[in-house]
Amino acid sequence: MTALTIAAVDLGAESGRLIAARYDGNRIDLDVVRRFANTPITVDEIPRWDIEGLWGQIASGLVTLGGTDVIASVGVDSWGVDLGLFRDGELLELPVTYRDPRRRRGFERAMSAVGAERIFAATGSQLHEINGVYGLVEDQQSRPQLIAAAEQLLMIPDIFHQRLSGVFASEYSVASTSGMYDVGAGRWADGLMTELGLPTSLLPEIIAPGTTLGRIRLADAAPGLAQTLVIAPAAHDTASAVVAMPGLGANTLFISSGTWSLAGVLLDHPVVSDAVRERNLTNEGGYAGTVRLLRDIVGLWILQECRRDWEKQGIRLSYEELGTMIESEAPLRAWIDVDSGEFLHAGGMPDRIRAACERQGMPVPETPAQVARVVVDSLALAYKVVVDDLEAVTGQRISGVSVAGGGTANRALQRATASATGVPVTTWSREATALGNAAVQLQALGEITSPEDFASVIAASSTPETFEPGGHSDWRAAVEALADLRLERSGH
Ligand code: ADP
Ligand code: LRH
Repeated sequence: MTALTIAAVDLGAESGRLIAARYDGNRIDLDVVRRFANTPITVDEIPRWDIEGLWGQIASGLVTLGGTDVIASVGVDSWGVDLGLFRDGELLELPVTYRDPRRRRGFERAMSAVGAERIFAATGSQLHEINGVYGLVEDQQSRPQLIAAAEQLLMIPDIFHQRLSGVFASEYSVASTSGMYDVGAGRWADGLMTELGLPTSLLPEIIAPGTTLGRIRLADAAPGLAQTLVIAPAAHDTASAVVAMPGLGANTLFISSGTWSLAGVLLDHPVVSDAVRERNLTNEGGYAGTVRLLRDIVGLWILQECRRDWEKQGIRLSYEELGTMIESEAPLRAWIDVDSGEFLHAGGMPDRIRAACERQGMPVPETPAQVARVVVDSLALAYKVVVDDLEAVTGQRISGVSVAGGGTANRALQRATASATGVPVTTWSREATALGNAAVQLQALGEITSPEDFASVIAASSTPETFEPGGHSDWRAAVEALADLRLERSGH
C-alpha cells in the first residue's frame, strides 16, 4: 500500500512536536516535521501555558504538512493534570501550570477539608499537589469570581481537540490525571467535587481514546487537510507512550522518561487499596481498558533546571555533552531523594542539590558533571524504590524495565537504572508517545484491526536496545539508605 500519513501532535512540558507518522501496512515511520519550545508565560504573577503560541505552532505546522501530504487524521496528546476554564466556548484565561506554587495551598486545603483517605478512595489517584483539582480548590478560595464565571473545563489536549474539531469533550486517559476522576468507577468523581465546594457543572462528557471527533476545521487551509479527521488518541502522553512499549504487564516496569519519569506497571484493573495509598502510587486510565499503576517521579526536569542555571553562568552544555561527562564520574558518591518535593519548582537547582547532599552528610557535588551524576543516580534509586513498592502491592516480581521517551538518549541513566534495579533495561522509541498516539489513530481508522496486528506494528516500529545490570554492589545499600530517609521524613 502507499504509505498513509497520520499527524501526531505531542506536547511535552519542555517541547512540543508535530510528527508525520507514515504507515506502510507493517510499520510506522516517524518524521518530526516541527519541534517547538514550550515556554510558560507569567500573567498576573501566575505561571501559565502559552496556549495561543502552541496552537499557532500546531495549526501552521499542519498547514505546512498538508501542503505535501494527504493527512488522514490528527490527534493531540500532552502532559496531564492541567486544565483550562471556558465560558461561551472561549478560554477564560490561559491555563495555570502545575508548577504554580499556589497549587500546594489548594492541596493542603483539600487535605484538611476532606482528607487523604477520602480523596484517594474517590479517585484512586496519587495524592500529588500538581493535580488540576487542587488548582481549582485554590482558585475557589482566592479567585472565586473565576470559578463562578466558568461554564466548563477541558484538559490541555482536549483544548486543542476542541480547536481542531469544535467538539467539547474530555478524553478518558487525560481526564484520569485531573484528580477529579474515579478510575475504579469509570466516571468523574462528582461527589468529591461537591465536598470540595467545586461545581460539577464544569465537568465535560468523557470520550474513549480512539474516538473520532469530526472533520478538521482547517480543511480549507491546505489541500492535504481537505478530508482530515480529528481523532482523540490516548491523550495523556504517558498513556500514549505506554501503548508504544511492547510486552508490558505486571512483571515489567515501564518508565516513560522525559520531563517527568512515570514508572509503573500495566494492569487490566485499578488497585485502590491502603497499600497503594500509603506508597503514594496512582492509578491512571489507559488505552483499551488498561490501567497504569505508577508513581510520578520528578524526572529529567531536575537536569533541565540545572542546564538553565549553568547557562545563566555562561556554561552551555548539550545533553550529549552532559551524557559523556556523567559517564566519566564515578557513580553513587552522593544522591538526593528526587521525590522529596524540594526539586519540584524552578530556580537554583544545582544549589538545592548541593544543600541536600550536604544535609545528608555526603560529598557535595561541585562541577556540572558531578551534579548531573547525582541526578542520574538519584533517579535510578527512585526507580528501584518503585520496583520494591510495586512488587509489595501486586505480589508479582519485576524482571525487566522498559524505557521510552527523550530520556532514552541518556545512556548513563539506563546503565544506572539497570544497576540499581538489578534487571535488564530495554529502551524503546525516543518518540514513543507520538508512536502510540499514531497507532491508536490507525486503529480508529480501521487500518490496524486485531490486537495481534497492533502489537506487531508497534514492535516493528522501534529498535530496542538492552542495558545489562553492572556489578556495582553499592546500589543496594543506597536504596536502603533512601528508604530509611523517606521513613524518617514521614515520621515513622
Ligand atoms: P517531554 O516530552 O516530557 O518534555 P522528552 O520526552 O522530549 O520530554 O524528553 C526530554 C528529555 O530527554 C530532556 O530533558 C533530556 O534530559 C533528555 N534528552 C533529550 N535528548 C537527549 C540526548 N541527546 N542525550 C541525553 N538526554 C537527552
Ligand atoms: C508527563 C505527565 C505526567 C505528570 C504530568 C504533569 O508528561 O503527563 O503524567 O503527571 O505530566
